[in-house]
Amino acid sequence: MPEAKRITLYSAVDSPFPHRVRLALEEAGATYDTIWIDLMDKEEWYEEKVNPAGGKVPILIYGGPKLHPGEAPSADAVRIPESIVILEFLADIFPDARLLPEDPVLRARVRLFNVAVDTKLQNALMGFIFLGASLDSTLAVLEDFQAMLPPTGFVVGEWSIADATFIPILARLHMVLRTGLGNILPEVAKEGVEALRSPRFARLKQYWDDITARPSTAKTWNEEEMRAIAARRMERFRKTGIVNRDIRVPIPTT
Ligand SMILES: N[C@@H](CCC(=O)N[C@@H](CS)C(=O)NCC(=O)O)C(=O)O
Repeated sequence: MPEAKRITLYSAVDSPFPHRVRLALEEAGATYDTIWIDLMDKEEWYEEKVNPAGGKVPILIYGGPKLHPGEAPSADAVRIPESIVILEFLADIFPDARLLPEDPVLRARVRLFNVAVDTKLQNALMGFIFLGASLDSTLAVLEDFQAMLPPTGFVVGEWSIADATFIPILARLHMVLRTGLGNILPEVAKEGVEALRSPRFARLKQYWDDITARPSTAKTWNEEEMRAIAARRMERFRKTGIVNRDIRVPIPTT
């Protein structure tokens, strides 16, 4: 087992990707430092000194002395970007936490689920919140993910890093539907809330109830804090068409 080293996570409240990592760190009972980045008002030092490959969050620093905002990690510290790679790394360095199951078939299922979240669910959520994708098409994708859940328990039975990728998206979808803080009509938001409470999504509701009962979810998800940031992001989107660093859409002039 590698020797324990200091862990520092660069995170942002509004991003689902570092949220994944925080969930896994909490499940592992890890000791770690968090440095918060405001993605809507990002300071230059972050991209210059910490993550020159795009200035994205998360990045996990493994080793080196304690870090403060504005500082560069030391040369002997390892920098790990990409949330799914970080999750696998945490499963490796915290084997007792069982962030990945022992059974190779279940491990493969975790990885397939994570690929599906990144290629399908994440895009569906962004499309729904910002880009005018319909509620029906979004719920259809969600139904496909519900169908992957076993009859009870978490994504592959025991909690795993597959739950770490799923939870941040479900949390944000619930928040957007409950508050209407998206590029969606209030009646669509209401219809979405009702759909998620209906028998069609009974298994997903049970999953969500089980997940929210876990301390790792309670510790990493603060809907009030998220609402405030989501409101800022929507205001910027309405004025500028900016979804994020990579996506900007034309805004109607009338
Ligand atoms: N594939 C990456 C995606 C990370 C990512 O896109 N992060 C966004 C936030 S959601 C970011 O930091 N964007 C930089 C910016 O908005 O300035 C991962 O899984 O870690």
